[in-house]
Amino acid sequence: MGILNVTPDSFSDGGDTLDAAQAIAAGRQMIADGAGILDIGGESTRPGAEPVSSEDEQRRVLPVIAGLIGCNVPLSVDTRNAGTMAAALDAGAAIVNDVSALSHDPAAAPLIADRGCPVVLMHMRGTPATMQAHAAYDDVAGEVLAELATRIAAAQAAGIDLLQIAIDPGIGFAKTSEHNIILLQRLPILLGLGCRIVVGVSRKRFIGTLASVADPKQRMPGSIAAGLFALSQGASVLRVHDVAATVQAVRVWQRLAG
Ligand code: HH2
Repeated sequence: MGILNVTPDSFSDGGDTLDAAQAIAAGRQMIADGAGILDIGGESTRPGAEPVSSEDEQRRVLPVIAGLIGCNVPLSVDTRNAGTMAAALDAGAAIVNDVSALSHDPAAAPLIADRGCPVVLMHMRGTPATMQAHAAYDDVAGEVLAELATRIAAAQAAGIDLLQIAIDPGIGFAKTSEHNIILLQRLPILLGLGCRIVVGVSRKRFIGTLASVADPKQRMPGSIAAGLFALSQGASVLRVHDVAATVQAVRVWQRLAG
């Protein structure tokens, strides 16, 4: 899953593809490089980020979705807002990726149920503005498992088919570096929830902490190492910025791992 951030303030690539034409070109390059899904977002969810209105978010993502329709890979919209979800699906997006696991906007779960589209439910506590204050766990893997199970149950209660749900442990969302490490090491316990697992480690702060790399754009090798580890632990989708390098690494790893 290639990350296409149409934002001025994303933590690693803010402003790089804010212009729709630039974002469309970057998306086409990711597809040429082997991305199987493009995840298009108009709101940064980095720690402390300010929320963006659904209208502004739509102004950012809709032209990019329109420009990439027909590119032969499913487009995912990375949003917490039902209005943006509906407009993106109307424009041809196929998947919704919600960092709030459909808890931010009460209209989101009924909308997804009605549209019957796949949805990624990511684990987080609080909001991007407050989440790091909630990074306290007795058993991070067990608590993330239980909280994701609650979100899956809420989605199913709204009429969403379990087969359409993927889950994501939310690396870096209300988690310290140590929490991220434990979650990846214990990722297989999430497989019991019966959903595909999406993991996003790309360029995140814990990679910088582990490898002493301050500049997020220099964290590609560490991101690939963590991504391959996540695959070995049961993840089936990696959300990444550096598509070409990751695809090369995954192809070799897959062949060797059988
Ligand atoms: N991480 C980010 C955003 N959306 N969605 C899922 N499912 N999993 C993730 O780990 C995830 C996500 C944050 O990364 P990025 O989009 O690069 O940065 P920003 O939120 O600053 O735009």
